[in-house]
Amino acid sequence: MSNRTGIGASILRKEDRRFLAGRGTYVADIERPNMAFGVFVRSPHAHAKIKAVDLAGALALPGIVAVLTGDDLQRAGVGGIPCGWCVTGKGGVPMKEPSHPALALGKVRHVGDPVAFVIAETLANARDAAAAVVIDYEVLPAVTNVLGALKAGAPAIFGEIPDNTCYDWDLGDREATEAAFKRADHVARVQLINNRLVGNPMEPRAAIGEYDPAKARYTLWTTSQFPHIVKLLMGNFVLKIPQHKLRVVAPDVGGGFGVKQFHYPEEAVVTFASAKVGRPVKWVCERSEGFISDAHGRDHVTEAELALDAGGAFLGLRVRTIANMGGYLSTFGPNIPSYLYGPLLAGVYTTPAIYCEVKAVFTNTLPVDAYRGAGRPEATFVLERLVDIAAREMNIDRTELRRKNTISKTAYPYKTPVLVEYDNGDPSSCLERVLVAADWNGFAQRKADSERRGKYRGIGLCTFAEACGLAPSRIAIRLGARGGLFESATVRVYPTGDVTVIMGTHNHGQGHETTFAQIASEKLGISIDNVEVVFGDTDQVQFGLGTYGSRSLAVGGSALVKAADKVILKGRKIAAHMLEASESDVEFRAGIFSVAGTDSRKTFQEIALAAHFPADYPLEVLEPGLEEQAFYDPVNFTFPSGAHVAEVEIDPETGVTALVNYVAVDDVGTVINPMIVQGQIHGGLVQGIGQALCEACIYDEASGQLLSGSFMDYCMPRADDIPAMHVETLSTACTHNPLGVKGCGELGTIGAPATVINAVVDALAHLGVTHVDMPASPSRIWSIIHNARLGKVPGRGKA
Ligand code: MCN
Repeated sequence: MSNRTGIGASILRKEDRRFLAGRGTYVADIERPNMAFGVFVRSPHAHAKIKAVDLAGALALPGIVAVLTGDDLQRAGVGGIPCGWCVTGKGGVPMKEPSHPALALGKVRHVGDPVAFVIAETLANARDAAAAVVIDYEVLPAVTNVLGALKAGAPAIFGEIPDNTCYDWDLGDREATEAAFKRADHVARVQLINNRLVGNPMEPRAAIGEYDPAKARYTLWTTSQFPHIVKLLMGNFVLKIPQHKLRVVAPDVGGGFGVKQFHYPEEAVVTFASAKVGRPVKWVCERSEGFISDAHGRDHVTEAELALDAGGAFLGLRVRTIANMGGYLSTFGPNIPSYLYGPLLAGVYTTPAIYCEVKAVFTNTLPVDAYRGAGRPEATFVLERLVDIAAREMNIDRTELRRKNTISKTAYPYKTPVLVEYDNGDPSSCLERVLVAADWNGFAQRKADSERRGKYRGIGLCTFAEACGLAPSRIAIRLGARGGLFESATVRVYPTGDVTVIMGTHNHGQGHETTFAQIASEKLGISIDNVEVVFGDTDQVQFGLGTYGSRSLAVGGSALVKAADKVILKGRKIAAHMLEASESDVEFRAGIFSVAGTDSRKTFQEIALAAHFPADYPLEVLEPGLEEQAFYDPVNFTFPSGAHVAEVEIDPETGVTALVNYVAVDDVGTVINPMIVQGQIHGGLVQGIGQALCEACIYDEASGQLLSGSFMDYCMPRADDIPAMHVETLSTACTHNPLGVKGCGELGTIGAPATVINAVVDALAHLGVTHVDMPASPSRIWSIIHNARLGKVPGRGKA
């Protein structure tokens, strides 16, 4: 760190001043002149034909402005919501990509599917009118789980896709893997379910559309993690608005967790509606509406096997997963259980042969898409459950089995059998450090103490690799991405030397206004107080692909470094001229341009001033002004890794699992702000612990109704469920980005589920339990213990 606000400084978050004072600007806070209010009429059925829509009652109510249906959109030429990634399955068969109308056309495919949009003078008027819309449905049989959807005779979600299969995809070397299993001395097996989750960011989604007839220009304010992609998808494919006639603004956004990463139908409908009724139109999602309209996460059914030799060396891994896509394809849905899942199955191990098959299946449920971690927690869960099962079956210590198979630090760069090459890492150090920090060796003593109090105590371990900052563009496009993976940044220097940094990424809780300012502060040698970070407005930001996959620092931060380097380069030219020196003799360090070996110098501020007042300036070779833009296309993912330990204590009488200790050691490369990294890892851990212990999105199989459709039934973890956690970081610098950074935003969700469940299984192992599905809710754990006490097979229990 060269200054106290630069890289490595644990400074407080700049943005928190406005958040803590209640001065953030969220979409729901925005009022536009003459604004009308919209409410969606949503399907109460999981699967039904729309026989008739009667709007007469709604249109007769006070304050009504208009009601739109799918037919209205279709007549106006509005297109379907596009998918951003086309996965090609086995034998080169492209995935099935059925149409996704913004308002249902002829049929509804999940509870919550939007059928009509009611616009009225006030929200109360709109609610009343929405209740007066009468829709005649012919209810059809529904299927919500993937196994049911694949059965012969299952209801077809789309008539043209009778087997409900979106794609049947594979990755890895099938023959080599089969050969490995033939040679194996031991095969560990697991069947598991990765539970479906609802994101539930603190701020529900919201959108305001506004049409300016004078300029024939649209503005959409939306709670989005990537406004430019919404602009491109909605403008180009759905509403066919020329890009220069559409502005998308995602102002302060109160958490996204992946869920606000997609282009949603509601965004297109409010934008369309604003032109139709000639007024701005606002929609704010209710919390309960969010449960049935935000894309969900996870939802896998998996069978997996790990082949080992007699000494415990991993020989091969075989994984078969069925992934729920829901009733339509969400923007990145198809990519999550394929390219963000299969390539992570190597973990931090040297397994030489891996083969993974994934079937993506349509069901009568909400679309499933990225949720913090997106594919990587699912892969880690499969692998780390198998490793624990193998250790127990082969009577090898869990830590020893992992040690034996971990990629050694000297083996990097390491090419896995599943598509990716890890540039570097040091998973062994993460493992050794976490065992010490968690006092692994002292566990027996603590277990004995718990037993004296009538409790079952377990300890769990997980080591994992993560892949952040999707890359590179050219390979991703070959694998089905419908766009690049680069990021952009602009550094605008004012005559005073103050700086605005304009980022294509989006900050919705990750602290970018602080960490990107720290990078600019470090690079330009100015105080963080002289830097402002701007993002989220397509009229202000050049272009950007937004925030997802823990990419903002590794990709966006690299673009920022490039742009700052260009500013410095130009500054050196100006300084060379002013100091009458050769450019090659001008050095820049800590905010000072100086001529090597002399005391001739100019401050960053003096150069900024000179750039804007080119009185004595070779204009024929140097343009005035000091603003530079850069685009950075990453050559590879960054690969953080980690080792986590959890300790749980189970009350056998109630089945309640208390998490009593959690220790994480994560390698995130260079750290920009240690406090923010700790916070990011903490937040992710709580989400991962929530998945492991309490969260479950459950549909009624007979009716397709969402049973866990509110916080009364969907159990989010609370502060008192979580012990004080201990998080350490390790810094093995990434080799291919200029800061040496790796992502950290999703590490917690990736490591925690497997770590916690491994601890729960450890606590119950004496009862013959080998696997526990998530969430390890009190009812599930109680029934497992109860069955075991009755001498029955422990079973899987219900959430
Ligand atoms: N950072 C750092 N040093 C590192 C790595 C990161 O100082 N070596 C800092 C970064 O500069 C940034 C923050 O940590 O301020 C997270 O950076 P990064 O890992 O690049 O992740 P992103 O900023 O791209 O955030 C995305 C990631 C994802 S995918 C989800 S989902 C997520 C998350 O981060 N959703 C969040 N964290 C969240 N945090 C909050 N509060 N709200 C969400 O919705």
